[in-house]
Amino acid sequence: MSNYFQPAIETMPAAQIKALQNEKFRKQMAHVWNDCPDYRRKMEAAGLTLDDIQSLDDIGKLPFTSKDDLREHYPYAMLAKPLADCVRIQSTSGTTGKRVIAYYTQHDIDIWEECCARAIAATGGTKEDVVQVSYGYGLFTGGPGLNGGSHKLGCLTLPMSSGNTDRQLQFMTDLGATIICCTPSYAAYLAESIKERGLRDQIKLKAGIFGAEAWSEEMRRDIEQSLGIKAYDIYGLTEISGPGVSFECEEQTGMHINEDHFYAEIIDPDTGEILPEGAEGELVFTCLDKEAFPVIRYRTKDICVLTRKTCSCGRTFIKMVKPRGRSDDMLIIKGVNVFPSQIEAVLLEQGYQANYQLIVDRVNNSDTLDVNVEMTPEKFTDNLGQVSEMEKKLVAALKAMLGIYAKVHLVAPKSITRSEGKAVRVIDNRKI
Ligand code: DLL
Repeated sequence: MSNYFQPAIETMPAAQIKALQNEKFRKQMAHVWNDCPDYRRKMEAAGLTLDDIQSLDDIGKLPFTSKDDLREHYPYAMLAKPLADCVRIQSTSGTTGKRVIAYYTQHDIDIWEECCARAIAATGGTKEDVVQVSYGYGLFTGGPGLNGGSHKLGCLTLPMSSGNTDRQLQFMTDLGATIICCTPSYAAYLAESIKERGLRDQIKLKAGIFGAEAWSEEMRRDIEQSLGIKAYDIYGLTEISGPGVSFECEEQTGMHINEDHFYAEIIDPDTGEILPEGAEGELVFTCLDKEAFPVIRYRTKDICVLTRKTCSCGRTFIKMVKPRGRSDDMLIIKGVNVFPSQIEAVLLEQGYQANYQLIVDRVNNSDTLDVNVEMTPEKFTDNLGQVSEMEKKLVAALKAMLGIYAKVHLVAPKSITRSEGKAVRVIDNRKI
């Protein structure tokens, strides 16, 4: 049997979940209508009153919320509680524009941390575990979220934050960390550092909880093998709460969405139409019971699929498959849609590691894609003929996957900067 944090909720029959969601949704819409003037104005502009929204069957009538909506009303957009009732803010990084600030009441923090506790429990975590939290702490939600979840579960929590790899490895070995939480790219870097320092038999890790960025199944296998652990995916976003919006169980076939708190839809990103279960599209979330920042129909830009197939873990929450990437990460190269995660999958399949960089440019009105890939120490050679053969093999494999030509440059091991948080893999020099 699986290990749960809140079994009665996590295994609730689907019909009961639906009823619970409807009850919370009605209350939430009244709260938003009464306490969130920006969203009420949007509803009124769409010709809606509160009476038009009786249940989740009516959700399609409601306007979407986008990152731009939240940015436009910085810093208090969607704030639906007096500041005196809020106890925390977290914030997006603002790399693609103005920051979004998310507000939390104590109730909102509690439900968020419970979601993270469910995620840790789903890896087999109990109060006997030592959880090393190596996501960044501060405005980023990764560190605080998993930290809170680990406390709720009663684990010994190591609040490491990101970076300082020597110190990470010292605590990991000295205190016998059993569960590590960080981005998959940092996990790969930790694995590399453990191998170099010959520490593999001094680590006690059994599981890792990796998210905050898209990562491939091939990367999962690599990390699992090099660290000797089971690697679990976790998903979330600041606007909806942080990590733990969904999490993976031992089946590792997608992440269960915490449906008692978040209602998920998949829409056609071009038309906004709601798509049926199983169709690929943009993920949209509605917060069902958050008080301070109750975002309604938030367009995540994450492209994925929902499925309600029975899961062997016993959880009944709907699953989202690994997001392929964000619609705004998708590169359109010579008219072809390319997700960096597809390139990563090819590189790992061919025996390389996830140390790569994609450089996109436009030369004489034609798009170019250059892929810099590190040779692994095992593959490293200074025989130019061999390097050229290896590059040709990768060019062919990428062509087969993407349908376009990418120029491959094999570079020396360790020459691509490692990431301690979310990896930046794409440099798009096109000025369009
Ligand atoms: O990345 C929250 C988080 C922290 C999730 C730690 C998991 C672990 P933001 O910085 O607001 O929040 O970024 C949210 O990151 O819309 C996705 O595009 C991406 N993302 C998050 N988790 C995953 C994942 C945190 N498991 C954005 N797979 C989201 C793919 C992910 N993409």
